[in-house]
Amino acid sequence: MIELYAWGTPNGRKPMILLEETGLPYTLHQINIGKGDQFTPEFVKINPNSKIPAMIDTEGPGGKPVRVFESGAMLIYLGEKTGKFYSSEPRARIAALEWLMFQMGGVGPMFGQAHHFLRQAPEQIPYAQERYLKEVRRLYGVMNARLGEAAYLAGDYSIADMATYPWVARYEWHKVALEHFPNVERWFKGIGERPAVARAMGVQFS
Ligand SMILES: N[C@@H](CCC(=O)N[C@@H](CS)C(=O)NCC(=O)O)C(=O)O
Repeated sequence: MIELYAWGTPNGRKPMILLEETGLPYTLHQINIGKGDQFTPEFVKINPNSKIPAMIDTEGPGGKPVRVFESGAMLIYLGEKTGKFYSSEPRARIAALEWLMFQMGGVGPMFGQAHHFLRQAPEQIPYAQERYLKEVRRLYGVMNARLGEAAYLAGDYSIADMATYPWVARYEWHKVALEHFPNVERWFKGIGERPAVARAMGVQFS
């Protein structure tokens, strides 16, 4: 059984999408990051970095429990465990890792900073807003070019798409008109029509 600790943010939805896609049973523990649940001693044992998502697989390697934090590590772990959406074929695996790391090091942090300076910062700082919006648009350009040559980021539908989709789902937050990136728009609509994705994105947090 997978014990998943998450909240309804893009990073939190990533493992939910994979779990729904694979059908692996899981229990969702809501960690309300607005109330500071991520700083409790119990949660810090699961993620020493005090961020969601994190998980415990009660049947980890050797049949013993293992904790996994960092959403990218969780997707890789679950992809390897299930043998789904993370190919063992070397070239396909490299592509999945490339686009997963592109999300982890680019899309997530840059979109997140754009959201912060546009929506949460106590003062409006045009320099910071424009810096991150420019990077967001550049990253959309990279994705649009890639999705012009492949159906999905890594070729086939994979953990790289699952990591990226919940961030693109906040396109209005970072002021992107998807019609300006038609390949991303096609990809986004197609993934959104997958029942597993709709289930994961529809989970309510309270
Ligand atoms: N690199 C981490 C980032 C996780 C992350 O930033 N999580 C946010 C929510 S999306 C969080 O827990 N924020 C609470 C906080 O910073 O106190 C991952 O991908 O797992």
